[in-house]
Amino acid sequence: MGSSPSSSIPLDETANEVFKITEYLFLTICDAAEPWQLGFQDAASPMMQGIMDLHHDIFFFLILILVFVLWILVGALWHFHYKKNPIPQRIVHGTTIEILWTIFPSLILMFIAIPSFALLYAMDEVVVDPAITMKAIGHQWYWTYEYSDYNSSDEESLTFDSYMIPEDDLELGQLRLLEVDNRLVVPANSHLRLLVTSADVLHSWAVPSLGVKCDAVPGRLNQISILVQREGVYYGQCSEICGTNHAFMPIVVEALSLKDYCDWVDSHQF
Ligand SMILES: [Cu+2]
Repeated sequence: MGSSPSSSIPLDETANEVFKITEYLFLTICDAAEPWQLGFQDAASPMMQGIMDLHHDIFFFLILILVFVLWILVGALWHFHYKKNPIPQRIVHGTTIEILWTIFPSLILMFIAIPSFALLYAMDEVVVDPAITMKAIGHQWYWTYEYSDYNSSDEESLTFDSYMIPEDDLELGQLRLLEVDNRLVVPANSHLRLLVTSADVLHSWAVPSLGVKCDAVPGRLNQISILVQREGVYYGQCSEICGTNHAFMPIVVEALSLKDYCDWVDSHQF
């Protein structure tokens, strides 16, 4: 294929295209759900890592039980087929087997319960002295974020609304139904406290790769601790049905280095 002058693109336009593609590739490498995804998103917090580890632990037992039960079931169907075994068995009692099928499932349940409770309580653990405290307020149908640590007076605070970007306004590489106009910007590798509440009905603030899902209840403050272990952009959605536009109030967390975070705060102080 030769390039004729009529089909060649001007240089600045080519550069622009290359820039757009690079930007697209960069933007698509983020922590969001993928089409037809079956597994978890990559963990970005110790909490999510714990959830994934527990999931794998339980899956081990699940496969073991599944194979065993299938083996018994197929074996029973095979051996006790009416052609093979025309006279039905008259067994009504077997002490040994009854003791076995009580003790073994109890042991398995214990092996599942111990790591499960350990994780549950670890997730509930509150960091006593977090680096920053933020507030997420659910509205029909957007989120409001408040950084009250930087309040110098009642009138001045770092507060903003976070609305989904409508499909028509999306730029190349931005995620449909997931992108917002104002992201929740946080420092990476710092202990964060997030207070979650609602101004109207029940909402839920959830970001899968951070392992966080917290109900936003009107008249009540729920508290979660987050530690984002790497810089990046994390996508989540409202996870409690809250009305017509429930599907259109996504959550985007942007974790920056401490320096970039401080610059961001400086540039947003009113
Ligand atoms: Cu909702």
